Amino acid sequence: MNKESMLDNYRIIDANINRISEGLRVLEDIARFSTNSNDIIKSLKQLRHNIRKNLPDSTKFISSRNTLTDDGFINSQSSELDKKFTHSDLINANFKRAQEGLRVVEEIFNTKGDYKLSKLYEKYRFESYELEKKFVLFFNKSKSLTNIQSDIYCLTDENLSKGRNNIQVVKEMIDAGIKVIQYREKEKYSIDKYNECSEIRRLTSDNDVTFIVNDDVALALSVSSDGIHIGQKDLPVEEVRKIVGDNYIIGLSTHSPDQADSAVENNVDYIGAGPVFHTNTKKDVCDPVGLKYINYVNENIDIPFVAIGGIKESNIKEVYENGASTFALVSEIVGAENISQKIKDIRKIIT
Ligand code: TZP
Ligand code: MG
Repeated sequence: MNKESMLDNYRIIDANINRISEGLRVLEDIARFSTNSNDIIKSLKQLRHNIRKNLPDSTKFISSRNTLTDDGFINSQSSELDKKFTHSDLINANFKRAQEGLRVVEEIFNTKGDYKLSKLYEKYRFESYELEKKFVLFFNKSKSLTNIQSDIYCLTDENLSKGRNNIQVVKEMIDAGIKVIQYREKEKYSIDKYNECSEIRRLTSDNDVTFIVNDDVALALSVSSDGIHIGQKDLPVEEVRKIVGDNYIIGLSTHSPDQADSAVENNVDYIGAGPVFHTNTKKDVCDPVGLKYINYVNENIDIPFVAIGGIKESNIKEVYENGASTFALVSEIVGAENISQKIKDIRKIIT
C-alpha cells in the first residue's frame, strides 16, 4: 500500500470515529433529558467510550484530519437533506449515523489488515442495534406517558355519542387537539372492536396521539395500542405485565388509597382515580369517592393520575382545585353537540 492511500484510511477512520461518537452523544443527551432513562444513558456512554478507547495511535488519526476542505462538509453546508422534524427523526438519524460509521470503520480496518479491530467494531455495531431497540421502545413509552398527562383524557362510548360512530368521534377529538384516547366499548363483538381499534390506531399514530384500550389485553396487543387500561376485577397487574412487557403502558382504575398505593408497588404506569362524582356511564361502579381521594392521590402518589367519573364542564373546576391536572370525561365529551367546542370550553376552565 502506498503512503497516500494509508493516509486516506486514517482520515476515513478519524472522520467516522467522530461521526459515531457525536451521534451517540446526541442520543445520550436526548436520553438525559427524559426521565428514568439511566440504564440507556449508561449503555450509550459506555459504548461511546469503548469506541474511542480502542482506537490505536490516536495522533496518526488526528494529523490526517482535514475538515475544512472535506467535500462532505462542503456539501452538507449547502444542502437541507439532513433537516429533522421530530425527536423521533433525530433518534433514528443518530443511530443510523453511528451504525453507518461503525460499518465503515469495520470495513477499513479489515482492508488495512487489522482484522481483530474490524471484528471489535462489528461487535460495537451489533451492540448499537440492541441499544436502538431499547431506546426507541423506551422513548415511545415516555412520549405516550407525557400525552397521558395532558389536560383531557378522552374515552369512547358509542351509545352516548348522539348517533355518531366511534371513528367520527375519535376524529373530532383528534382535530380538537386531544392527546390521549381510550377505546372503551362494553357491548360489541370482538371482531367489530378489532376493526374499530385498527382504524383508531391508524388515526392516533398519524397524529401522535396515545391510544389505550380498555379491559381486553388481546385486543390491545393485536392492534398495537400504546397501553391497556384495567380495573380491580380484571387480571392481576403482574400477570398483565408478564403478557405486555415493560414497554407497554398499564393503567389501573383505583377507588381508594390502598388501591393507589398497591398500584405503585406493582409498577402500574398511571392510575385512574374515581369515580369522583356520581356517574351513569359505568354500570358496575362503586359509590363516588369524592374530591378527598383526588387530594390524597395528588399528595401521596408519585405516578401520573387521571381523575374520572361524573366530571363535567360545570364541576371540573373543583376537581382541578383539588390537585388533578388530567381529567377523563366520557359522557360530557362524546355526548356534546359540538365536541370541539366542548373541549375548548373545558380548556378555558382548567388552563
Ligand atoms: N371509570 C370510573 S367512572 C367511569 C369509568 C370508566 C365512567 C366515567 O364516565 P362519565 O360519563 O365521565 O361519568
Ligand atoms: Mg374494566
